[in-house]
Amino acid sequence: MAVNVAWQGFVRRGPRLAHPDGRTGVAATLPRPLAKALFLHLNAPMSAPQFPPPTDFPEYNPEDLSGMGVFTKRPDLQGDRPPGLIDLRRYMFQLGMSGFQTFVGAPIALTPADLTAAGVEVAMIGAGLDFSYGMRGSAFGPKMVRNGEIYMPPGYGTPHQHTRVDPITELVLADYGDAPVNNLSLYASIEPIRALVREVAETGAIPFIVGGDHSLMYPNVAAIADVYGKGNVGVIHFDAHYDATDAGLGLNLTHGTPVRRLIEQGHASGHNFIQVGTRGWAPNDKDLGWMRDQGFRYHNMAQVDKFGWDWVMERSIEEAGDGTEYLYISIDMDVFDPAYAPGTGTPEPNGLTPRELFPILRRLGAEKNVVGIELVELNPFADSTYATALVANRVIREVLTGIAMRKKGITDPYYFADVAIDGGQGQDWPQR
Ligand SMILES: [Mn+2]
Repeated sequence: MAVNVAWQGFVRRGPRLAHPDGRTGVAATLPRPLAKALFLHLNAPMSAPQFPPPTDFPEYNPEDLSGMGVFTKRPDLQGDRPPGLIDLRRYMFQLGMSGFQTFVGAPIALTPADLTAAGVEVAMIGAGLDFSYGMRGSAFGPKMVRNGEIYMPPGYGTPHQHTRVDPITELVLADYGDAPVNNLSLYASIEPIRALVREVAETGAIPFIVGGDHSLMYPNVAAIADVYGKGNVGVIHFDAHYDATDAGLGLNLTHGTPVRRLIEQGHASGHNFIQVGTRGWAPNDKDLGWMRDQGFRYHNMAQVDKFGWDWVMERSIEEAGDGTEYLYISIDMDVFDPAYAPGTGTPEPNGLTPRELFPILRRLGAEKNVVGIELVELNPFADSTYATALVANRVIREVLTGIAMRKKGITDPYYFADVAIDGGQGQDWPQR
């Protein structure tokens, strides 16, 4: 009865209530012994007794996933078809909203032989996985991005306005379809996703994974490390959240834990993990301590407030890939302020703007040896204004523009085409 009364009080008065002895939240509404029990329960080690194994389900065998078609490739995938890209356009000209929808209107590839035969440089992969956090919907992120392609299709002379570089014609791009996901099991999905990302990276193409929630960072980065070597790949991680906690509700892989698992298993090192844009109410002291012990370099919004975005950007670029030969870029859409990207599962106010993030994404592509990219946490069902789809599309194009600039030998920081800056009209601009 006492507990009931306490919980009713909590519901009625809300979680901001503070107990006179300093306790806040749920704990403040409970008698001290109960509050202590709750605290101990929430902080219990993961080795605490679990539910017994499901002995009432003898047909369930978590070791044998072979019968599941979601992970089995079609045996006739290549068939008699010569390897190479498949262009799905029937007509010479069609706008972005028509035809089969692919990432940036790219032709498709189904096998590694296709990628190799065409010399694909960036292969885009959808990964529709959204059950490592309570809010479902980001499984439809890849569809959102493909369908959000409203601009001109490839090959019609539409360069990035400020650099005059057209990544869609400059690079050999492919839509590699979607990663295999068992929508009833995150754990069962991890290794098959990792295998597909690895299969792309092994051809020398850059995998560009569109999610899906951020638990994907674990199989994605592990796959890149499989190919380029453990510890050889630095990660620059744009996110409102640090994603490096130890467990969520007793599970060691959620969209809040991939960073911890990657570092624990040696796929990446803390020193070469650069976080940009973090804010809000985490990490707790314990996790922050762990991050500092690992040598994390983090650039949160407090730094942006204190030192300004230009300093944070320069510093982050300098650190990205410092000491590693290769760089992986992880972009969580919630790094943007929700004003610009509301369509995400865990929005957090006071974020970065497109005007701040687009240049750094482009510069990383131009100045660094990028071997993998992910764009995650896009939720079309929370994107009532369509703004998130537009921003996501631009994120992809900015990174690709940077990679295309690098291919053309343009690596100057803050590069803009002369003609884009003053139009040759003779204005007296400041020297920068
Ligand atoms: Mn994240």
